[in-house]
Parts: sequence; C-alpha cells; structure tokens
Amino acid sequence: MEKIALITGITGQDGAILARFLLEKGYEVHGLKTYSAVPDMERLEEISKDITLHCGDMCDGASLLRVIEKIQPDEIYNLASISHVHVSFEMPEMVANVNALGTLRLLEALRIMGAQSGIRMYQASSSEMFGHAGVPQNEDTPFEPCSPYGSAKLFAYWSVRNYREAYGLHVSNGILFNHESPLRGEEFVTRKITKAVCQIEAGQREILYLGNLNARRDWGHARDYMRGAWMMLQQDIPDDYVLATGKARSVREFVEAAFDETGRKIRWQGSGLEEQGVDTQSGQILVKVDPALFRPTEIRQLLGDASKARQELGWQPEISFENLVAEMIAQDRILPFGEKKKIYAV
Ligand code: F7E
Repeated sequence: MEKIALITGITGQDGAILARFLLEKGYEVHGLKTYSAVPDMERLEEISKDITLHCGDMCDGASLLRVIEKIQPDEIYNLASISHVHVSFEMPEMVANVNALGTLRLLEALRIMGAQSGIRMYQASSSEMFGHAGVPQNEDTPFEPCSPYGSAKLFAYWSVRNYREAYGLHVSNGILFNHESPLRGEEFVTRKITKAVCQIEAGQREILYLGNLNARRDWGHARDYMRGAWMMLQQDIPDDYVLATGKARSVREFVEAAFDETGRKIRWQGSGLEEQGVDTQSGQILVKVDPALFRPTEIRQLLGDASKARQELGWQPEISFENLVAEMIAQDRILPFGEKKKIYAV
C-alpha cells in the first residue's frame, strides 16, 4: 500500500528535495504550509500537482494535531524551522517558539495519537548544536551550542529523546551538518557566493561582501542528506544519527571553488577586516569583508563523523564538494538575452 508522508517546512530547500524523493518512491506526499499573504511556492512549482498542502503552523499545536488526524501519515518529517543562525540572534524568542516549542507541539500531537498509531517521526536536528565542541563531532560528542538557533534545536533534540523513552514513540533525530543545493536560500553563505560569482561573471556586479572567511563547515549535498533522513525512518528501532561528509572547508575555500567554476583564480591579500579576494589575472578586487556580517558568537569549525550512519544505515554521501559547487554555479549562471532559467529540478 502507498505510504503517506507529512513534511513540515515543505517549501524550504530540504522539504522540496525530500518531497521529490518520496514521490519517486511512490509515497502520497502532504506538506504543512504556514499562512502567508505571499506564499513561497517557487521550489514546489514542478510538483505542485502531485502533493497536497495543508494550512498549519508550528506555533499552533491544534492545527498540527488536526492535520495529522486528517491524513494519518506513516511518516512525519519535521523540517520546519527558522533556519538562519544569524537571524536567531535578532529574534531569539521567535526562533525558540518555532524550532523548540514547535517540535514539542508536534511530539504532543504524536503522544495524543498514541504509540500504537505507528507514526514515525524524523526531527531535523542540527550540527549547530555542537557549537564550540571539539572536532570531529559524532553522536557521543557533548553539545555546546553558541547561538539561540543551536539552543532551540538542542531543546527539540532532547524532547525527541525524552518522548521516545517516555511514551515509546518512533521518533529519530538526524543531526545534519551543513547541506546545500541549487535550492538553498540566498541568505546562506554558499548560495550567496554562487549567485554573486555568476553576477560578477555576467558583469552585473563588482564585489561580493562576506563576513567571517575563516569559518569552516562540513558542506554536503542536500539530496544525499534527505535520502539519509528517509533511511533513518526505515529502521525498526528509532535512533539518532549524524550525517556529514567528514571534510571541512573554509568560507574562503568555497569562494575559490565557486570562482574557479567561472574560470577565475583568486588571490587573497591583507588580513582581518582588510582582507580582499583579488582576480589573479586582472587584479580586480572581487571579495571584501563587511563587519556587519559577523555574528556575536561564531562556530569556528564544524566537522562531522558519520560512521554510525554508514555502519547502521548503509548511508554515505554520493555527491562530491566539487559537483555540488558546479551544480550551484550551473543554476545561478545568468543566461544571455534575459532568458529565464527554470528553477533547478532535483
Ligand atoms: O553560514 C559564515 C558564517 O549561514 C556558514 C543552516 O542550515 O547550517 C546552516 O547554518 C558560515 C558561518 O550556515 C557570510 O558566519 C561568512 O560561519 O551558510 P551559513 P550556518 O550558520 O552554518 C546549520 C547546520 C543549520 O542547521 C542551519 O539551519 O559562513 N559567513 N560570511 C557567512 N554566512 C552568511 N550567511 N552570510 C555571509 O555573508
């Protein structure tokens, strides 16, 4: 029989990728969509006829219960979140409400449905929960979050573990390291870079402004990570898993890789706020630092160890860093004569 899945946060990068993945697997896919006067449906354009959207909100527990009762899903993927770490310093209370209490509301709905309902839930936990912890980070690494986003995600993580233990619910945490794709929001550093690099290539822009160039992240492809999220829910016994590539690169290295795709080599000169990225051939300054883009506290390095997922789920990333960057550049490349490119179909 066709399985039924409910995805919260279906309009985001991960939601859109997971929805496609589950449709290909033959699932009936439902999504929770928060009310907005200007709905953000761009990523779902190509599959809008194949999915069913329900109005509901992570800040409204009754709406969550109502949707779950109505569609009786086999699997719930909780991807809804205010996911921008920098923004979480500006509105921490809102982030806690959606990311922490929102997950609790969903768990309460599952508790009311009862463990016998057989519903399985995936919680989008985050490597941001590791914060200042040493690397490499795995399921046994003690958490040291250093942002309101990380703290809120940690509350959700522990709530999942508690509800699993207390009420026998089939709920699992996926502790995902940074994962990107051509569908990534432009407020995140990778997409911001690929977009700007393509604008520079087309002569529509001169300089890319960035914050902390030294930050190191373990960047993988969202498509690999959503496959891993699904694999977690296919286990008979719920558990928590890290998904990561095991390789960390700096923001500076991502910039170099992105320009490289457009045939430019970057040389770095100066230091601190005066550091600049320069085109080695033309001498043109292409990258500058803007102090406004620094965060009050920052994770220096995230680097994951996904051995457990590899051994127990048989999961491993298939898309290389180089192919990730190439895909993102291919999507952002500006076509001549104002042609409009279709949003990338993952
Ligand atoms: O920043 C640095 C920035 O915003 C990456 C989310 O999906 O992954 C993501 O969180 C790094 C940081 O992602 C700019 O300071 C420099 O060190 O792309 P990001 P993030 O904060 O790591 C985790 C796992 C999540 O769970 C989150 O939801 O890049 N950086 N200059 C910059 N970052 C941004 N956004 N913009 C800059 O101009």
